[in-house]
Amino acid sequence: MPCDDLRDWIKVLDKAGELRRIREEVSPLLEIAEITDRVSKSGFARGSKSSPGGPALLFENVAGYPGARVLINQFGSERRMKLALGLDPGKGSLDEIAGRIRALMEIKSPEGLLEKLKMLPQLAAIGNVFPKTISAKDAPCKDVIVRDNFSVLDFPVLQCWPLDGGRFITLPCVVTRDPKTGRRNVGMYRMQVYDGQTTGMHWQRQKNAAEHLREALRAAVPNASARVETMAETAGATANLAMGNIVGDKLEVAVAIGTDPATTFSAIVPAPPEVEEFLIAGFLRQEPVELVKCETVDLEVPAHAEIILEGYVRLDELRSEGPFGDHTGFYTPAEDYPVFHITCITHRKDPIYSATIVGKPPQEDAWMGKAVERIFLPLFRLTLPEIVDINLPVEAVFHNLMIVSIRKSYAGQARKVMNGIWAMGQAMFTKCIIVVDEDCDVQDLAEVTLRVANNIDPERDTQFTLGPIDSLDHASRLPNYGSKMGIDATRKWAAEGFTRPWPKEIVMDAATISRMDEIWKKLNLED
Ligand SMILES: Cc1cc2nc3c(=O)[nH]c(=O)nc-3n(C[C@H](O)[C@H](O)[C@H](O)COP(=O)(O)O)c2cc1C
Ligand SMILES: [Mn+2]
Repeated sequence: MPCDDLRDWIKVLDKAGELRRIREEVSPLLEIAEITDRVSKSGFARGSKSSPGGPALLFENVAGYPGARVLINQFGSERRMKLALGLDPGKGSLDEIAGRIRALMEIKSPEGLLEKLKMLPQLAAIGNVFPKTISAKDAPCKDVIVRDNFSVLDFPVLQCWPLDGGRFITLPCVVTRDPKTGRRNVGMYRMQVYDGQTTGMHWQRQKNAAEHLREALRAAVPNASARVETMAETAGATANLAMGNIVGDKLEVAVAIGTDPATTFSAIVPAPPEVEEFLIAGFLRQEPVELVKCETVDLEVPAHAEIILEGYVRLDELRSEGPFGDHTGFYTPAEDYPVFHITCITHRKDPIYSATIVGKPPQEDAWMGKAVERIFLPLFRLTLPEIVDINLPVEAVFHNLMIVSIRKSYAGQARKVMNGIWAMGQAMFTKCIIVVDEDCDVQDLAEVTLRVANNIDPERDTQFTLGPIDSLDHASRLPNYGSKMGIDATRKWAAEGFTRPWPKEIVMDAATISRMDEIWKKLNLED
């Protein structure tokens, strides 16, 4: 049974022994972050007895917020990530979800009646995917509706690091609608609290919500597309205050904090803009997400969320956002981003505030990223069928390094794969791609290092290109634009101009191995 809401999820975590309650009084300013950082890094040291990632933490005594609770590190281990996606943490594997996606993609238009009947279960499963809108009286997120005198600082929003620009909402599901197509999007974009009624809206320029804002701007300023494109250079957004005629125009935004885990996770999934994240959440849960209409904006939000912020982003306004201690392990400097104005706050009784922190890896987001890696593999293969496996090492913070193994069948294929990856959605941000042959296990970094270092002629096998760069990258020649590198570490073929003989790899013969296996115990060489 999928979790209906955050409270259900907390019960599941508790029952699985994956939750710790903290009753000691601690501050939402830095103290919760320091505790969480230590816990999420525990269990990684060689010989450590605790499991990597530590438990989820429920803070029940937050200084300055009597009665408030803060949930953090809810996704911070492989086991919890599986539980979040409805898998059996003992037996289940994230590849199961990949398998379900693969099956879905194999659905073809059925021929005969028998074929059609065979597809019924799959079609029924798809039926479950679409969100359902329920009435406000059945929606727990409307327990309390505050239209006046509200403040987002009534919730224990965290300050994560000492040099952060302020307090940040770090785990929000941000809902917008494409003004042109009407399609909804849910993205996780951090929000810096400026005051009780205004926050930053840190959607980076290549993200879906930033495009919604640009669409709104194009609609507000007819025939201004060239200017819009230039303005798009500012923070995924807009706002040239000189353009007087757009003053007052806005894009409606709603934010859900504290949703069921599948919905929260769906907000980080790098889905194409055609695919609404509520569908992904429904697919993962195998049960529809229940939505409810907002009070002051024309948007729907998860009905069981703990907290809903309704409001808008103006088309003519940017404000300095940051600095923020980011998941790269460095502070992202302040930069201009759109501003979110809150028009109404609704919440459950005694809302539970849900958050995460990012910083030097490994932290909670590492496990979310790994889940995305596993789930996206079949989708990658749809475009690049030669891909066998991929690994985005946690220390390379997702966009800095992707190791890919391929079944190589023709000359130049490794470079074709690199170009394919750089052309695919958010994989465009990948700064380095290493391509190896299929017999190299990309999850084994020792094996990868041995292969790559041995197999390359660096000048010949390195491919450079230019393109969009992750906004968080601090080394590129320009913000958001710079170079990327691919290393072709596959065995080179004569067809690629390599005519020297390729040496054999060293392996012991099977007969000797089995003979030594037999006498191994007697040799007493292991403690
Ligand atoms: C904890 C966390 C925080 C994130 N913060 C941001 C952010 O501030 N800005 C941003 O553009 N992406 C952020 N992301 C990544 C986006 O959520 C991700 O790219 C997502 O696919 C965006 O949704 P979209 O494709 O619908 O735009 C964050 C991801 C995680 C896990
Ligand atoms: Mn999206």
